[in-house]
Amino acid sequence: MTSNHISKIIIVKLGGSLITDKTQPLSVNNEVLRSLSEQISQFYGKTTYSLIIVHGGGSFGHPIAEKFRIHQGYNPEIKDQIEGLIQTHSLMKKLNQICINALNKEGLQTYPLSPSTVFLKKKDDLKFSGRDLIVELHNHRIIPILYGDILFAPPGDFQILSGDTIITKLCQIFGPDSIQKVIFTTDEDGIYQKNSSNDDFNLITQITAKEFLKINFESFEEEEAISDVTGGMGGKFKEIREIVKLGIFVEILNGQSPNFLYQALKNQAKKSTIIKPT
Ligand code: IP8
Repeated sequence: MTSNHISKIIIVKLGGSLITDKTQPLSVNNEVLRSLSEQISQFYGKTTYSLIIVHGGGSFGHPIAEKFRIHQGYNPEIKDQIEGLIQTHSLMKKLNQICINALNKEGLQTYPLSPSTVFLKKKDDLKFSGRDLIVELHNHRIIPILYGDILFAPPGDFQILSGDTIITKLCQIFGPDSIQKVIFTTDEDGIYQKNSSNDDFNLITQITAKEFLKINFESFEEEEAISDVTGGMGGKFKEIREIVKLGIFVEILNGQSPNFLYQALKNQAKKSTIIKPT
């Protein structure tokens, strides 16, 4: 049975550093992925909200993209770069299938939207052609699942499209009337801010969008130790800024903890960073 009534959407990002081990190429954190899938399933069985799941690249997408410098765009001087481009996409599809299998095992019906076929960069504009498909999937209670991927930028160029940029675009397209909240699961408890009096880092538990937008996160851009072609934490903060500017509620939490995602889905998080629209 389908209906044309669209229920509000929660977007869940499964962090690449969380579901894979970034220190080991092509390795999956199976137990974390299983637990996240179970928590989503537990919630989804009892809610009328729709979901969109987006996952990152972790040890599947990032090392290969870095090796062939895909994020720097087309460069005929890089040997076999086109082969590297296709390999990057294939490895992301492989990780996507692993996520789909984990979610299906918990009884969820998911459907992949291959981002490199529904996103295109034209001049400086990111175009997305999958809106109607997402609405239709939601009508059938199927969960659309997207992932960081390669991005074609015709004529002649390409780059990497991060899962976080996908989320920003989805938020812009669906808007705050349709998006209930965005939850980022990561391998950190949330966002830490330096305490100016003693140089300690304290977890921000709740902050308004207005206050969040005043924080200077520039320093995070240089701090990423392990290969990340989409800017690591700095890149993530840039996207979160865009999302909260739209008036959408954002929550960042540690997906390694057994219940945190389930609690956040129910608006009952015990430990996280919540950025509230003002
Ligand atoms: O981990 C990156 O997605 P992210 C995807 O969400 C690739 O930034 C292909 C490296």
